[in-house]
Amino acid sequence: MTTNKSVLAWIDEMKTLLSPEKVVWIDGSEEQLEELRAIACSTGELTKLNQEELPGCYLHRTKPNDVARVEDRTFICSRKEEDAGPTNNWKDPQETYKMLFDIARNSYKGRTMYVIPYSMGPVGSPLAEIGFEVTDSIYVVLNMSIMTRVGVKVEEALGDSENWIKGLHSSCDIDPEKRYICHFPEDNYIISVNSAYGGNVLLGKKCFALRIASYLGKNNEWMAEHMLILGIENPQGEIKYVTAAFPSACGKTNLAMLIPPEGYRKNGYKVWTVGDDIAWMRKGPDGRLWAINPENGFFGVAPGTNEKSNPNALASTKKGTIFTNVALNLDTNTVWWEGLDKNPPEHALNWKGEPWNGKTATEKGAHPNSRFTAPAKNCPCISPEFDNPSGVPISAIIFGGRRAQTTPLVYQSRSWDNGVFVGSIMASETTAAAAGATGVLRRDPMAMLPFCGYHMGDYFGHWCDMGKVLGDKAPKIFNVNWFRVDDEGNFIWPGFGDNFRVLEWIIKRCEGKVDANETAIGYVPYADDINLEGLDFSKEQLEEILYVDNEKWAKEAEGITEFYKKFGDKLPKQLAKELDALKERLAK
Ligand code: GTP
Ligand code: SPV
Ligand code: MN
Repeated sequence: MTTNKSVLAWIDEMKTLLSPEKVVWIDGSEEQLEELRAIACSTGELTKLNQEELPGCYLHRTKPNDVARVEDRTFICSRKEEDAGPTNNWKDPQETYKMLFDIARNSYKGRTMYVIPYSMGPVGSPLAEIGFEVTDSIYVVLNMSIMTRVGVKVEEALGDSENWIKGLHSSCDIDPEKRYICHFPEDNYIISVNSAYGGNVLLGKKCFALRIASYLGKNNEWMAEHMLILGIENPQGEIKYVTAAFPSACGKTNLAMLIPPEGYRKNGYKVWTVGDDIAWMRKGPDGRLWAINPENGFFGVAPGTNEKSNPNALASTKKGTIFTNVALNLDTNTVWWEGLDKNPPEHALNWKGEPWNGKTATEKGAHPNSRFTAPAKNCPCISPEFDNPSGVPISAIIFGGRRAQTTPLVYQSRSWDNGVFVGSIMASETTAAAAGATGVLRRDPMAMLPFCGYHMGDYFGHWCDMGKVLGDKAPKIFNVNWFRVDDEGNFIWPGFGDNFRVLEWIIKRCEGKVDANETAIGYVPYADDINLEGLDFSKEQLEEILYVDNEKWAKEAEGITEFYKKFGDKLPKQLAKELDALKERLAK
């Protein structure tokens, strides 16, 4: 337990508010975690899985009304409404504290209050930040212990500093009508009530590492982004790092752990995973942009993960992993989800815990947003730089989303500001990662629509400013789309490991080693410059998904104009200019 006065004072406040029966400080030891796992198994909160096949692995089921982030119940409680901006829900901070404290008051009665000291980023790294989360859920403690660095070492790193983030989580009654995920960026405070699922309650993740951190970053010349980080090693052993921002359930974990096609592997190419969801980036001493992954594990989408699509993710889940809302095979006491293999279990329980026969069922066994929480160190391709407190230098930033049409497989922006424009106009079809309809096309700038902790117009401005800070050392900016479909609705591009072919082109562009076709939207590859060796994919098909249809893009530009109106005079002039320039090029 810490002697930090500011922490102790807040914990006292929390005790008074929540009335727990007892308080347990999470120390980061395996013994303590093991005790908690045993308690959770005895109450049914966790199911211990087959320990021979899946050592240290457990299954958890959430309430069926609590299976994803809830964007309409997520609020930025800045003092001034306009500081939350047009894309966030806002509530008045004083009224909201009162409302939330009323909801949470005495809610730990007869329960234990767990205090989790955690570090986002390697403990003691100059790029890391510290938080304390109080929770009444062992599931949250165990997940946070995988996803972040926790315990005494974090308290030691903090010392008596007051520079830390408060996080109050209370499961309450998991009442969806009283569910609130609230952020107070000016107070470094997060409060989450009436949920026990993922991004709503693992407060280090989306709440802190993106919403609060994006605000901190804006004020301190750094960036908190919804981005994977990966290293590409060439046959000479040189490694180039890139980050990529795709919206939730649009392929970050898959790209981060990609295995290059056989031909590349034979030649000595390799991909190293630094992060699969969040990147914190700032200018390094050499003037380049450096990134760390603030997390320590993967909270990955289970469905679709298999030996072929993402063997590294699958391998990561073989020990010390918590599965949430997947199916349970009763014959083997192991887990199953759609897309794991073609052999669904006959004797099983579905994600709701109901008897389920995978051979005859019409309903899904696993929830579409079912997840695994796996330690990063399990990943066979985890980067040797994963724990490097300085992070890794970034050569390219990639944006991307699910676009059935219009957006080509890959293109490069014309400049930093044009790249910011490309990120700001991202649109993607919604997925099961958030409650609400799926498959609906929406603007999701930089994949940060649900995660930006302040006015999105100011956020665009911050991106433009970072370009000035980095100057000619700024990473090059690209956009990708793995999700173009044909007339029957099938994905045209094979994706997954074959996305390496696109990464190769991106790196070559960064090194100035390949020419490109200048289109109205940016630089697109010549079909001959994407290596299709070993792939059953024709040059004609490739040309189809590289094609930039100016008529479709003219429509797109109208949509962007409409979208940009939201930001009023907060829209950076650079971006308004970029839009005008795009329209001009399209009209030619
Ligand atoms: P979050 O954890 O929600 O932020 O998601 P993510 O961006 O990490 O997405 P993830 O890699 O888990 O992929 C989500 C879904 O997209 C899975 O069902 C994948 O099978 C699918 N997917 C990923 N990459 C590709 C690809 O290259 N092509 C196609 N067609 N599908 C893909
Ligand atoms: C996402 O939705 O982008 C996730 C999962 O990574 S969650 O932690 O629930 O936000
Ligand atoms: Mn995510």
